Amino acid sequence: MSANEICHVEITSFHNELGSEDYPFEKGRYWLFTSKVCPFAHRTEIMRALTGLTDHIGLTIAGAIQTEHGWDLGGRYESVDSAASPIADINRLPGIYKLAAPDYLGRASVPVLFDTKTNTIVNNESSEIIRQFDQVATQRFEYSTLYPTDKQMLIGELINELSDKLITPIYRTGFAKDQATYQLYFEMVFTYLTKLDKRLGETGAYIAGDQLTLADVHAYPHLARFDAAYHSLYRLNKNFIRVYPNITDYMGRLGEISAFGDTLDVQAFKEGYFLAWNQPTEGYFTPAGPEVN
Ligand SMILES: N[C@@H](CCC(=O)N[C@@H](CS)C(=O)NCC(=O)O)C(=O)O
Repeated sequence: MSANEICHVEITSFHNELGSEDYPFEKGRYWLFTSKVCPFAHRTEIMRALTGLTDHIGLTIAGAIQTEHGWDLGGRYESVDSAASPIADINRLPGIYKLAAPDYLGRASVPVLFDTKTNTIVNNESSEIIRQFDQVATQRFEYSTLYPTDKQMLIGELINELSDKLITPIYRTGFAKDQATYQLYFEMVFTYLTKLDKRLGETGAYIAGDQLTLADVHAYPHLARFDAAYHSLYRLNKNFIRVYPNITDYMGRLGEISAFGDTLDVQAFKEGYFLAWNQPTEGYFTPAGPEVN
């Protein structure tokens, strides 16, 4: 498989539930592995901070530049009660997967929620991890859910729409192998951004209305990487996000919430996107934008 054949939205394999009988919630027991580059991992950092789980779940942030040997874990970590990472001797993410599931053959993707008691992976799918963080925190802390029962259907629809019309098309554009495919997904991305801008103009503060929800946690990391990475690297160059007034205001509003703004590291994700071994570097298609008169 050539580098360009790797789809950047990894299919995940571990779907256990934090807070279940097998994985009861215990302070210091679970550890989160993320990267400042990965927008999916970013969702989990936002929710760990927003829920107050920073005091309960340790965090390792992988080095920004991924090589063919996987994410490097030798960098930063945040522990619970100053305890060192119980798995600090493993210096690459594939080692964590090997420890948890010796027969696992898939890619070693971030995020990973790891159980240090049983040395197993609880979950490696960001959308599930953030929902579980929300639930665990709602049940235990003074925290107001981002997934309220009366809005779950709407939030689910908005998340699906974000995934199908924005997030997946972003990667399909960047990794297209021919002009027609590139063009198709390129248009899809900008059609959705126009729709989102209109929606935010109508809803006011957030995607689902006047209340912050999990839909915003899904949207923020990808929108935050758009102008500095996807616009040039994936040739998504019709517009910058900053020309959409309502999206721009919305991103400013979210960025002021420390769980969002303080978990974003622009320099790290630029290095990660532009210097990683598996980014699109070859031809295949000419850019559709910007418009030149
Ligand atoms: N569906 C996953 C996607 C995670 C994902 O694609 N992670 C990428 C980085 S953005 C990764 O770690 N890929 C591993 C690799 O390329 O080896 C989720 O939402 O958690």
